[in-house]
Formats: sequence, structure tokens, C-alpha cells
Amino acid sequence: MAGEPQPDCLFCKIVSGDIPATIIRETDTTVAFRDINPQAPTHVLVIPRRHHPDAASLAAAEPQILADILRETANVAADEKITDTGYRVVFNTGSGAGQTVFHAHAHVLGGRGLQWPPG
Ligand code: DGP
Repeated sequence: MAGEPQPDCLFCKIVSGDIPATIIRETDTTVAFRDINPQAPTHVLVIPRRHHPDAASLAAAEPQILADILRETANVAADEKITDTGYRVVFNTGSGAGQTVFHAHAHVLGGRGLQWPPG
């Protein structure tokens, strides 16, 4: 059922604590942790506790939680002191866009110059 933990989902296991992660912020609805393969000095993932496969399905099913994620990306940026220099929030959606983990997540990237357009 939409929103319920999925037994084979890596990020559901991080939410439950079955797989360790460097968690830097938590709310009732979200968890923020450092990416295992950082692409910038700050690279944090903000995820919903509830399982939805991508940002689009989360937006359709539980838009308030997507708003919670966006608020948390700003809180991560403030904690990491990357607000003044600028940062990027990315939701890779679909394998063609580089999504590899099918539990919705926002990447927060900063701490270096970021090129546009992205690759
Ligand atoms: P994406 O490619 O947009 O689906 O991003 C998935 C990200 O998840 C990718 O940047 C690497 C990260 N990742 C994958 N496995 C783990 C893990 O076990 N722990 C942590 N902290 N990050 C992971």
C-alpha cells in the first residue's frame, strides 16, 4: 500500500535503523542523512519516512510531506552554512534522470560552484 514500508527498500531500512546512515536532522515525517557517495562538499539526502517511489508519486499522494521535505532542505542548507554561497535541490525522477533508489528523496548539494545545465 502507498506509504507503507517496503521490505526491499534501502531507504525504508535507513528510516527503520536497520541500515546505518549519518543522520543529521529528523522530523516526524522526514529524515536527512549524508549521501554515501558525495558529489559536493555538502551532499545530503532528505527523505520521507513513508515510502513513495519518487517525488511525483509523493506529491500526488501526500503533498504536505513534500512540503516538509522542502522545508528540511532549507534547514539542512542553513545548518551546513551553504545558504549564502548557493546550493541545489534535486529530485532525480526516473532511471533516465539518474534515479537509482526508488524511495523519494531530495538531494541537497553545495559547498562548491555548481554548473548549469547539469549533466
Ligand atoms: P538517486 O541516484 O537520485 O536515486 O540517488 C540515490 C543516492 O543514494 C545516491 O546519490 C547514493 C545514495 N545512496 C545509495 N545507497 C546509500 C546508502 O546505503 N547510504 C547512503 N547514505 N546513501 C546511499
